[in-house]
Amino acid sequence: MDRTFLMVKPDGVQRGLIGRIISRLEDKGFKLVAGKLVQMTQEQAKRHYAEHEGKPFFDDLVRFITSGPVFAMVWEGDDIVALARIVIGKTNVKEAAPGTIRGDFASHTPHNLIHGADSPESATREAANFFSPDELVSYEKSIAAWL
Ligand code: RTP
Ligand code: MG
Repeated sequence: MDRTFLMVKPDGVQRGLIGRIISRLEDKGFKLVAGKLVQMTQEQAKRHYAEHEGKPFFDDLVRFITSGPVFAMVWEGDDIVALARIVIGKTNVKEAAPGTIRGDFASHTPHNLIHGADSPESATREAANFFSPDELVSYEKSIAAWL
């Protein structure tokens, strides 16, 4: 089973979309293994977006991601790194298809509601920037036992 790091960005938290975003990920069949509300520090934000350091939008990105709390999560599922990015939709809101989180809820490109790790290696590195290993909860998820 694979894991990915996902994060509702400050715009998603401010707009009250945490619940609906989590629902979409649950609807897809992914399993939540960790989640918490975090006010990121400058250092934590720069570590998170280290791959973008030096790009023209880097300072704005750090300012945006630290502008309010984020909801950091780790999710589990087969091929989840790639699949979650399909559920999330394209970075540019003009390219994000209807039915995706960004396609349905985001209307301004830098403010695209949710972050998704772009590789299994990024997922591991990004999760460690928010969670200690004991905060990732392993459990069986069986619907049948509750019906
Ligand atoms: P994310 O990392 O947040 O999941 O988004 P992504 O992979 O779809 O996009 P990425 O290229 O990693 O860019 C990270 C975030 O930076 C903002 N951005 N602004 N002004 C710009 O040209 C620009 N380009 C990217 C977006 O918020 C993007 O999600
Ligand atoms: Mg990215």
